[in-house]
Amino acid sequence: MSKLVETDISKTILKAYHEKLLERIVSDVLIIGAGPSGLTSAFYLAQKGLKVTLLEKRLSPGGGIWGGGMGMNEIVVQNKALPLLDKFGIRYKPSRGSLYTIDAIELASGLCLSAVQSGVKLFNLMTVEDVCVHRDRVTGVVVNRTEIAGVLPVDPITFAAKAVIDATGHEAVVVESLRRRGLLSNSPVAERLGEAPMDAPAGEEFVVERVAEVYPGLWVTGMSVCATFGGPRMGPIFGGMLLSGVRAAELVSSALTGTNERMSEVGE
Ligand code: 48F
Repeated sequence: MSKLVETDISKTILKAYHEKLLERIVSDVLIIGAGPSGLTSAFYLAQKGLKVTLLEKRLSPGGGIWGGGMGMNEIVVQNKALPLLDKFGIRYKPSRGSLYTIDAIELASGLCLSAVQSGVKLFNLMTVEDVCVHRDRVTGVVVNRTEIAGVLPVDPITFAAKAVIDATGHEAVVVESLRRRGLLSNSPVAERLGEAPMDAPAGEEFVVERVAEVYPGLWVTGMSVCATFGGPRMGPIFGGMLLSGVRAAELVSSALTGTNERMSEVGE
């Protein structure tokens, strides 16, 4: 058996990581934020054969899933989301009326595993701090290491893609980086609307129906939709987040491939 050399371990990590990083500096689709909506979009777009890269500022992907409602790690979805959960192989239990529960750990880890196994490359500890705009189109994002961004005066690097999806949740970070420059001034979202008060049924519809391209090359999904367009918050129900991710994948896929097809049985 060959001797274990510590520096070989370091070299192995450096080589594997930098090969992965170099290969993903340019992608078809960049998704910012690995919460339920971003992970779902990533999975569906990768299944269409697109090169999808997901950037997440935290150590662990999964966004708000892990904590459920008020730290109680059971996730609630409505029956509309069940076909999607079946596609991911995630188990659920019937509860009151049309509601079902899922173990939060199974949902977060199941979405992550499916996304990565479908070809998505997920980079954690990456904070998107700005956007690239060329000739009035979003062409990528400006990224720093989470532990550097906003803390040390170190220049970031850039990732490019044909399409960028803002899935950063309540903050809508990428949309905000355009708005604060006045680049959305000719659009209905020129003012920061922010989320409207809680209305779960209305919010769950809004977050799917209002998925859109907010600026050439930039789409929004998940809570970023509500933050961008002033939609109601819905609290700890997650069906809409998953369905919003599918809707974003449908719109981006049809923009990039010219095909216009439903990606799941969702909502039928
Ligand atoms: O917040 P998050 O889970 O967004 P979502 O997919 O789902 C919302 C629900 O979790 C919940 C809800 C359900 O009713 O309302 O809140 O819309 O995931 C957003 C992810 O984006 C990451 C963040 O760490 C989280 O994992 N993120 C935020 N800002 C950045 C970022 C950034 N600047 N760069 C990279 N990742």
